[in-house]
Amino acid sequence: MRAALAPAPLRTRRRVFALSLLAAIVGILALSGVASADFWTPESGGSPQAESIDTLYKIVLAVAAVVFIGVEGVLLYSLIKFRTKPDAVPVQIRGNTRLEIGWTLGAAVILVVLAVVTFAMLDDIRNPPNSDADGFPTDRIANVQNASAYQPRPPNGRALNVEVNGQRYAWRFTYPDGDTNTLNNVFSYETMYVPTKTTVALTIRAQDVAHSWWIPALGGKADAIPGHLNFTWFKVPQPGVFRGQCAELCGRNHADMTAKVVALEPAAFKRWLVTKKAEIKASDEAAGKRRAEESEQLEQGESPVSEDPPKAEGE
Ligand SMILES: [Cu+2]
Repeated sequence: MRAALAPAPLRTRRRVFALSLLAAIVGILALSGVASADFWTPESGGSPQAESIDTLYKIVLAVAAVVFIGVEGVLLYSLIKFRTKPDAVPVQIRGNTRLEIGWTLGAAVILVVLAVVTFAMLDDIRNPPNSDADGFPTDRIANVQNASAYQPRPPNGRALNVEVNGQRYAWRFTYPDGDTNTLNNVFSYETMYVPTKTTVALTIRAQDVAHSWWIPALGGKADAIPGHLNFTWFKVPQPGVFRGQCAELCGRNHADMTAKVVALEPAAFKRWLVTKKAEIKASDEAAGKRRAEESEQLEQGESPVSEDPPKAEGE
């Protein structure tokens, strides 16, 4: 047996094992402390699927940390323990079948475990739950364009549908009200107001170039692609503000393309919806009145648009 692979004395092996274990525990504790600050791991705390993504990430990170510390520990130990003087001829080793089978099987088992855990959690990440009983009353997602097989739906099919439209360099949010007239729907820019305890189903599109909808605490990214519909969802348990950013370089003002989701109690959300609808109706009516006045002026031969800048008084 060559010196390098000769079994180390029992005491040394125990010491190595204890040291590796200690290093692994310290490493995991150190990482988990920082992880709670969302530095090493995905942001979460807004919606259940973001929690699942975060948990999955932490499981993989912990396994990877143990493997990393184990491998690096053995490497460092071997480098120091078996170091030899310059010019010495190293011991020639021709493999160790048991060791090789061991680490191949070990790696395979780790991969299988991670795959099983991932697939078990994927369901919660992809598929939205029902709204809570005290959430905002919602309809079935019935809009023709949304009746896509790709839209993840809650088991009872009911969700608040919000259409997200990416455009250089802003997000527009439309709240379909169920009737066929899409021109009278409530809409807002930059800030999406949503009710808490309610499943919100997003239909995502872009009207110019590719953008990407991303509010980290509410889940993963969803591409906004011209001519293509994409879907995602979230459900916020508590009132709060969640910030995000277009995650696809879309032009020179891409960095300004921020997004904000404000979650309100269902009653407060209803008040917002009613107020917003009244505001939009009032400004529509004011615009209609202005158009009527302008066409009247045109008929009387006056130009409704003054071509000269207004003159200062006394001129
Ligand atoms: Cu963008």
